[in-house]
Amino acid sequence: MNDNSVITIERHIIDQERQHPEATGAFSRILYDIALAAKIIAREVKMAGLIDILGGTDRTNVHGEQVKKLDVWAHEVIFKALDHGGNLCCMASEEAEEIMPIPDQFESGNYVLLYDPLDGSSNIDANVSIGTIFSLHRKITKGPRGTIEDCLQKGRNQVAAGYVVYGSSTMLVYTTGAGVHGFTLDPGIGEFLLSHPHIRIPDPPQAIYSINEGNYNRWSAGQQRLIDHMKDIDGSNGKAFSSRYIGSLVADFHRNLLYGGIFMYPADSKSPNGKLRLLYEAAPLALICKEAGGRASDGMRDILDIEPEQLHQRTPLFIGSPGYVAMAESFIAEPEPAIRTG
Ligand code: FDP
Repeated sequence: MNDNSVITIERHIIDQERQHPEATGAFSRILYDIALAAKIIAREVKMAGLIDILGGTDRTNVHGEQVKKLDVWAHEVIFKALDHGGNLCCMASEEAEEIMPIPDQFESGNYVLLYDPLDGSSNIDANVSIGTIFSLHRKITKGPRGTIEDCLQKGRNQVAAGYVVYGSSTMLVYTTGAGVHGFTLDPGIGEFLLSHPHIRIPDPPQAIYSINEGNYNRWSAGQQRLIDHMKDIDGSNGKAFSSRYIGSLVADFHRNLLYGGIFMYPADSKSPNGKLRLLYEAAPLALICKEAGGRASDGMRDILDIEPEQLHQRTPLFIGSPGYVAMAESFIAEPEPAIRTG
C-alpha cells in the first residue's frame, strides 16, 4: 500500500470483501451501516454539552419534547440504521432486556448484531471518552427469523467485531479476522479514513495496568496479590507498573491496545461475576485483542471460549498484552491463604 493513499472505511470494506469471492455483500453492508450510525452518534456526542440531551429520560428539552438519555438514543440510532437492510435476522443491545426482532415489514438476513450503544456512559457529563462496541455472528438457526440461540454464541464464532471511541477524535476500530484496522473520522468530509492499519499490541508492552482499585478490599486474595506485585509492593517485580484508569472500557482498552498493558475488571464480593457484559463488551473486545496479538481471559478461561447462557451475562475480564494476562491468571489460580483461627 502506498503510504500516502487516502482509504475510506467503505473502500477498505470493499477491498476486504474482494478477498472473499463467495461473499454476497451483506456483511460489507452491515459494516457500512455501523459506520454510518457511528458518525451520527459522534455528531451528537460532540454536541452533548451544547444541547439539552443529558440527564434522565423524564426531562424535556427546550421544545417541550421528551428528552432521551444519550445511551438510549444511541441504542435506537443503531437499531434504525440496521433494521431495514435485509442483512440481519435480529439484534441484541445492552440497553434492551430481550432480543430485538427485525420488524415484520423488512426482510430478515443471515447475521446477528449485538451491541453496546454507549459504553462508559457515566462519563458523558464530564466530557470523558466513551464508546460503542459491536459484535457480529452468523445466524445458526434454521427458521426465517432470528432467535435467542442465534445471539447466545461463543465469542470464537464472531465473524466481525469492533468499537468506536468518541474521544479527542472519533475512531472506529474493527476486525473481520484479517487483522485489526483503525479509522479516524475526518469531521470536515464526514468520512472515516484509515489511520491505523494492521494494529498490533506492542511487544514488549508498556507496563500499564487499568483497574478500579477502589474495589481492593472486595477482591480475592489472589487478585490483591496481583496488584501488589504490579506495584512491586511484594518486591518481586523489580519495577512498578504505571496505573491508568479512565473508567470507560473502550477508552481504557484502546489505550492499552496501542501502548500495551492490561485492563482488569475482576470478580469481587459485591459482583461475584464481575461487572462487564460477556456478549456486548468482553467477547467483541476479546476478538479484537486476539487479532492484534493479545489475549482476554475471565481469570481461568479464554473469553472467546465461554458459552453464553444469558443475553446480559456478566464476566470478570482480564484483557491486553498476553504476558500480563497470563500473569493475572497465575495469581488468580493461587490457592487462597488459609484463614487463621487464633
Ligand atoms: P459505565 O458504568 O460508565 O457504563 O460497562 C460499563 C462501564 O462503564 C465500563 O465502560 C467501565 O470500564 C466500567 O463500567 C467502570 O466501572 P467502575 O465505575 O466500577 O470502575
